[in-house]
Amino acid sequence: MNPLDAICNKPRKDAVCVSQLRNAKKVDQAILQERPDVKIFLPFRFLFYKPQELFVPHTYNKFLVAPGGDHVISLIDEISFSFPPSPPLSQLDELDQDLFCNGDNRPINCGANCQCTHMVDIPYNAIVEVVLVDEVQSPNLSHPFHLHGYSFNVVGIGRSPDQNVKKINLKHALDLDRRGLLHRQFNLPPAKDTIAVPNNGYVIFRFRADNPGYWLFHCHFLFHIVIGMNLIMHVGTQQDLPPVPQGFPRCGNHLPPITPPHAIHDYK
Ligand SMILES: [Cu+2]
Repeated sequence: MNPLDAICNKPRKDAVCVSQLRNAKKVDQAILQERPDVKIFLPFRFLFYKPQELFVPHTYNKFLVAPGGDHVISLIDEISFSFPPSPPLSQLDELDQDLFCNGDNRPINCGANCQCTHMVDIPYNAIVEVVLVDEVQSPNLSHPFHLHGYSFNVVGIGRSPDQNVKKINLKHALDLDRRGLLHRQFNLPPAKDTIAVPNNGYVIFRFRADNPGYWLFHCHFLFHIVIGMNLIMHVGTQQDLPPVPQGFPRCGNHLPPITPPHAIHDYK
């Protein structure tokens, strides 16, 4: 299952790709319409720090020392996810809206290591298509992406059909899609809640956003969660949610804010 080489667009005897499976159950026909209501391209990659960048005074950047010794964070759509201090589901009112961002609303002057609570808003009951694009491209590394709250139908998986393109990226995936070359198969696409994105490849899945809430979507490698390979799919509005039960547990920020340089007193 799920060969790492991601060669899924021609017959083979040694492996089965998820896209070659068929759903044993009926599939919601609306999911299979040509155009989804919402289409979200999500490229993901690593960002490499120079170690000295991690010792700039009054900063405290998260990072992972990868096996090769690189100091990295993860970006999805050029954003590294940071968790909010309280759950949006039960304490949204207390969260500063400036914590949240997405590809269309990046914080001003957010640098290469842009960090915020990455949240994508999805209308209730919309048919959503997600296109994951692997820009990491470490050999034999396939990121297993998992969505909470749903199962999704996998309609496409593979690598660029263009032999001249050595590495896939967002621009190329958009171009393939425009030219009708991002293949989708609508014959009983299998339902999954986790899918490994083939190295240097893409995955296309769809779901009906009929479960309102704030759902984490993330790579399932623990190290990658910690360094930001996540986002929140926010489905519907507060009106679509039941009230918070009385006495529901609460939490807040246990980290003091980082003191900005101008506020440091010089005690001579
Ligand atoms: Cu990952």
